[in-house]
Amino acid sequence: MDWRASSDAPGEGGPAGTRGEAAGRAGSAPGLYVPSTVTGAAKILVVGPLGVGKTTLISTVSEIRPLLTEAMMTRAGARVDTAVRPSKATTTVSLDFGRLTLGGDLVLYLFGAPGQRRFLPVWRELARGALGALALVDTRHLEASFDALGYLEDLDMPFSVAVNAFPDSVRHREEDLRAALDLLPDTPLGVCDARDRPSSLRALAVLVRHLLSLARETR
Ligand SMILES: Nc1nc2c(ncn2[C@@H]2O[C@H](COP(=O)(O)OP(=O)(O)O)[C@@H](O)[C@H]2O)c(=O)[nH]1
Ligand SMILES: [Mg+2]
Repeated sequence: MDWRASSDAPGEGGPAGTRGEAAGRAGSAPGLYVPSTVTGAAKILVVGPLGVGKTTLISTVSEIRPLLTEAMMTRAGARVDTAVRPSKATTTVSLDFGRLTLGGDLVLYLFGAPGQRRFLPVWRELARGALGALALVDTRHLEASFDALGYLEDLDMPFSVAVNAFPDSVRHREEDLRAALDLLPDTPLGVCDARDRPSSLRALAVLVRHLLSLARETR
């Protein structure tokens, strides 16, 4: 078949773009498209109580514009949720989503789970297919993290813990923190600043290394 015979002017009436052009666009817009070097993908949860920095961390690291579902806190929600965070005016109403390529070959799809206990059913759905979780902890309100860590254990989901450091955060010795959070000896524990990209990337890299070493053990 002579394709050109169907149109008087070459190119007129044809498709808007070719695969070659799309590939070119992918090359010229780093960040928007998944890099062609990527060979694996992993769904990762970012969990923790309200105000611990989940939305901040996902926004900090995501190479696409993150999907955020921040909404003004309702009066009913504020009464329940801001006992710990009186200054928090907005809250995540369903989930946050971001994407990050690590080491050029692994793409992480990051899902931030709402921290409030009443969202546990949402959590269970969100956890399907996730390889692991980064649990954020605020040492000013350690007990607020217990629920999230407990859910992860119930779901048998491997995780690492990152203390998101705030200016007035209490500094604990690692063994005290491990004991207070009841962590297994091989669960990674570190400190990050969710507003700082290199610091947040390191926290996610630690989690990925942990997941890889667990995968090697079970092989
Ligand atoms: N000082 C400081 N503030 C932070 C940090 N991470 C988050 N915040 C602030 O804490 C508030 C709550 O963070 P957010 O990401 O919304 O918490 P989420 O409820 O876990 O999603 C926001 O106003 C952030 O700007 C941090 O590492 N240091
Ligand atoms: Mg949030």
